[in-house]
Amino acid sequence: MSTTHNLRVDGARLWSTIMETARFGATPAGGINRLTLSQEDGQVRDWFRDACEAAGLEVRVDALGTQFALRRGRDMTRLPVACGSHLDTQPTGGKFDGILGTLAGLEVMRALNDAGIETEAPLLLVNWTNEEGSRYAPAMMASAAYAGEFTVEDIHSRRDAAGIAVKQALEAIGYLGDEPVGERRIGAFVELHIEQGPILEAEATTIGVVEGGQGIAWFDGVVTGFESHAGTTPMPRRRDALNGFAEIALAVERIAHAHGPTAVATIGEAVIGAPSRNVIPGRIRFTLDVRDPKAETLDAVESELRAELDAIAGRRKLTIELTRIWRKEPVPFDAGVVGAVEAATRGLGFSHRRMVSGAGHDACNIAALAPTAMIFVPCRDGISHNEAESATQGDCTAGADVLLQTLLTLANAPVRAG
Ligand code: HGY
Ligand code: MN
Ligand code: MN
Repeated sequence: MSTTHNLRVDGARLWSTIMETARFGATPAGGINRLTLSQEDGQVRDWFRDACEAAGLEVRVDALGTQFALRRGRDMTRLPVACGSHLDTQPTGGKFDGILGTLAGLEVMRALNDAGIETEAPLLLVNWTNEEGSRYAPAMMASAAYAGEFTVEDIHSRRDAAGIAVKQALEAIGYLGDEPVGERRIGAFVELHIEQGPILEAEATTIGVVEGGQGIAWFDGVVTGFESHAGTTPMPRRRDALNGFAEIALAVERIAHAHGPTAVATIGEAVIGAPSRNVIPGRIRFTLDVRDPKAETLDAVESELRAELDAIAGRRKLTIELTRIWRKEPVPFDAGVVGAVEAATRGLGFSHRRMVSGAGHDACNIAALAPTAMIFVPCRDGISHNEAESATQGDCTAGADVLLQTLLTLANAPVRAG
């Protein structure tokens, strides 16, 4: 497949938007702390809205704050071909996770405007609310609701650690939109993202043609023992929640290794209830994130872990609760859109390889509604969810050019009968 004319994005302009928006939530270490629906998220949303409107896009906001920016096409009866990602970050986030895909979509619109190109089908650029799932669970929250996995009422009522509900947070930054969630239909979705892993860089490969996303299971855990005096309680009489938790953490690690190399498991949060240096911890709350490309491995990890928790609880006279709060099944992307990404990459002459995403993405939810695929570019040392996250202007530009060509292919494809 040849590329459409020799149309290319303006890599320097894309890079400058990434660096310009990094100021919203900038951290001293060079990262971004821009939790969903925070004041900083509100600021970058305003910037994004103004930039989209300046590019002639029609911007709307739905009841979960997701921003939709429409570029009209010659045939407005066709469903729009969508792109985009997210602008919220982890507390120790970087400049590229989600941001590259969202701002590359803006750059595509700008490049088409500069070239005076109108596509047959309209194009749609999306900034999905709360992809990260750090402040409010689950991750990829708004795209999951858009795909019908949660009701808007359920999501609106979810509260963060400070007890602030999603609806309150949306109102506080002026992004409680009036568009019903999921009402707007799309014809296809293509998401550009940094790989967030080491494979592309290790293989000196520019583009990942992503065939799907692995499965994810999230759990909340509570270990309950018995607070008592650090000085007067003999060791054999203790019901120490922290030491019980320590065994849990090592069991999680051991079970994940046993199902390696694909399975991964992470305890990202662990909080002692009412900590005090001279009180034996009586209660620990923790979170657990388990992932694998196969659903049956997620099942096996969960059942083996539950057996271990029973044994630890019995040995240490603790109670241990593990509640699964979210599960995303492994998802295959659409062969046709994957093929379009691969053909665009070939047409541009970039090195590439097929792969499955280790991270969750909004594309993993949208795949249930419309033909979907992803494009990966390398990030330095595979680092992400870390302030040191880094990518090159060349790779970001290459990814944006693959996105541009893929969107042109999909938006100008003849309408399939039926
Ligand atoms: O957790 C994830 O995979 C995504 O970065 N939210
Ligand atoms: Mn992301
Ligand atoms: Mn992320």
